[in-house]
Amino acid sequence: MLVLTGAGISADSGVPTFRGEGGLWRRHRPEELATPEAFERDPRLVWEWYGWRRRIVAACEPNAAHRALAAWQAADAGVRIATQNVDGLHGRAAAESGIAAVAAMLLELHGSLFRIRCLSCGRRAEHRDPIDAGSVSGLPRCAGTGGCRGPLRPDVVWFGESLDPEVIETAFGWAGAADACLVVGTSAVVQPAARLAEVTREAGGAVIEVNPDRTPLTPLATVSLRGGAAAIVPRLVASDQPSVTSR
Ligand code: BJW
Ligand code: ZN
Repeated sequence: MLVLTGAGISADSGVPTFRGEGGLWRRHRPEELATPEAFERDPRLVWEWYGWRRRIVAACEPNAAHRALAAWQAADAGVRIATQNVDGLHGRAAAESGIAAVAAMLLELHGSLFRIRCLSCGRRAEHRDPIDAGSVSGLPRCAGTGGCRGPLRPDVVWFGESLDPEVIETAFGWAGAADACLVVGTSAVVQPAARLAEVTREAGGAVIEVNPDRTPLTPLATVSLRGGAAAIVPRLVASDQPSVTSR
């Protein structure tokens, strides 16, 4: 089972989605914020946006959908998650479920809000400190042991950037081998992530969609379940694994 998730799975935790009502991009166009060119043009604005999102996510908790999926993974090693989300909520739910080797079962296709990458030396690291985006001089720089003082950027995948080749290759492997792809809370407009469900379908697997609205994947879906993830996913998981109870 491959579970492909998007911003909608975290909506019930209070994390804003990107598109649609109340979406993160209603006030800014994506190319103003989520591109390397935007960062080059105005790193302060981009960091301000990421700092704001980090504060929101840090105050949120995994919801019943994240927890049910983590419990399912703890009970069945054949359940893999590929998430487009950068909020870390799947990882937190997995940790709560006591899953040790989470990296082998969870791929963060678009990176993480809480990791940084140095533009000069390429160093990647966890980074949870508050962001001072009041001025360019206050923006985070490569520090710590061996830090080169180069400018840091969020370790996320922006438009026009390639996903980590190892990550996307693994995800396509999972998609091709899956009996089913459970697609939860994504508008399925961003490639190559949306293509994962098509790969499962082309290989003869089922596609099950959980979303309050239709998406471009709806015509392909074997089953579409209309509603919120936190309400539907725990019931779906419980029907496959009666022993898995969600909190
Ligand atoms: C609920 C709910 C509830 C609400 N319960 N559900 C064709 C082929 C290949 C590539 C392209 C192509 N055409 C164009 C491209 C390029 C581009 C792309 O896909 N553009 C499209 C928009 C057209 N792709 C790329 O650039 C990618 N790179 C790439 O392809 O590299 C090769 C290349 C290089 C050079 C040139 C061309 C190609 C990279 C894409 C990276 C996307 N990055 C972002 C930002 C990440 C960092 C950050 O978070 O700040 O990732 S964009 C943004 O969209 C974010 C998300 O992960 C991603 C997907 O959004 P998602 O999760 O679907 O959220 P929403 O808001 O759109 O939808 C929420 C859904 O939830 C809705 O359906 C609601 O109904 C639902 N919902 N409440 C369940 N309670
Ligand atoms: Zn550096």
